[in-house]
Amino acid sequence: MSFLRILSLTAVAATLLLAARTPATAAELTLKGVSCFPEKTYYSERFEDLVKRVNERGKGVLQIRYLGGAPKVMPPFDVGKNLKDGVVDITGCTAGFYQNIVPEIDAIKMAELPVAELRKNGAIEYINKIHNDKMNAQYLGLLNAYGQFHLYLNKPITKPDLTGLKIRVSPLYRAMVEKMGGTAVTSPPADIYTMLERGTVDGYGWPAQGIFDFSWQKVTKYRVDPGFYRTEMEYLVNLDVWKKMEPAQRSLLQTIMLELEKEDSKELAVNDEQRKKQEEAGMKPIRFSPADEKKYLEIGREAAWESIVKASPEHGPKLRQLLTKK
Ligand code: 173
Repeated sequence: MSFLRILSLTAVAATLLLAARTPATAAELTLKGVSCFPEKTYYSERFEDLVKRVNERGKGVLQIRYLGGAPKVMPPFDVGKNLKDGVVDITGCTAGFYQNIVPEIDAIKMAELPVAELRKNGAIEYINKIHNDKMNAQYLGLLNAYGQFHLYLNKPITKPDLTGLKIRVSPLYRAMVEKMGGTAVTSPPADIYTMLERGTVDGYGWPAQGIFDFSWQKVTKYRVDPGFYRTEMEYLVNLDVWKKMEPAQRSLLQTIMLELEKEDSKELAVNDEQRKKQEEAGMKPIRFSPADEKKYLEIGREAAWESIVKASPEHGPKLRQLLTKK
């Protein structure tokens, strides 16, 4: 056999071998991941956990390259747009930071059912469809879904009235703060410390969790109780990327997401733990009379649904039906 013939047979054999192997060994895919919060802070931990589990169990199949968190990697309010445009592939980001793209996601803070129920009754799939259409995103699910929000103040109040007070918000508290007569100022988390130190704002909205990550206990006098709404981080994958993923790659991501979701309710205990820690650090809880407390929560709830239905007359009422108790 001539040398050339051997060479060409070898080439044919190699091609056949490769073709036969292709389905079982599709190239490992690496997704670029970003969290909306600084690395290693409370609201990045779940995302970092997801990355770790995917990378441990997805060798040869799927990996996530964690670029880091906002604002180091990109401003927090840009993460949603960057996911939509395919600049990044997978994100863990709270609704308030991208509701300019998907106004309907504001409703998730009003969900009254455990996340497993939201999967069963079709709420998650409904929300996924809206993300497919408006954001070019696949909605994997939500984590950190058992925390509560609070208003934190440096001036005391005795009833649900914020008249004359400037409050730092993310879009999720805006309607509530305004309905209580306050002036809402939107800012990313990174600006809060300086705003409080300089007295540019009299308070801010934030969950029970995460205050100590940013040392805000040093510049915060009061916390208004009780907590309201529900925290959440939405887990999204760029839809073009999702569509190109192999079944094994998708199922690994979905399996790990469901695992984390099952573990998520442990966060319920963290609310009280964190509130106690804040008090130990000198922050004082403000409590209204029982009647005013009821009013406080009602104003918050009404403001939220009014603004959700106004932003999306099409999906708002349906989301209210899917997310709240009958
Ligand atoms: O920035 C915020 O106050 C905000 O919207 C948020 C939401 C969830 C967790 C932490 C912050």
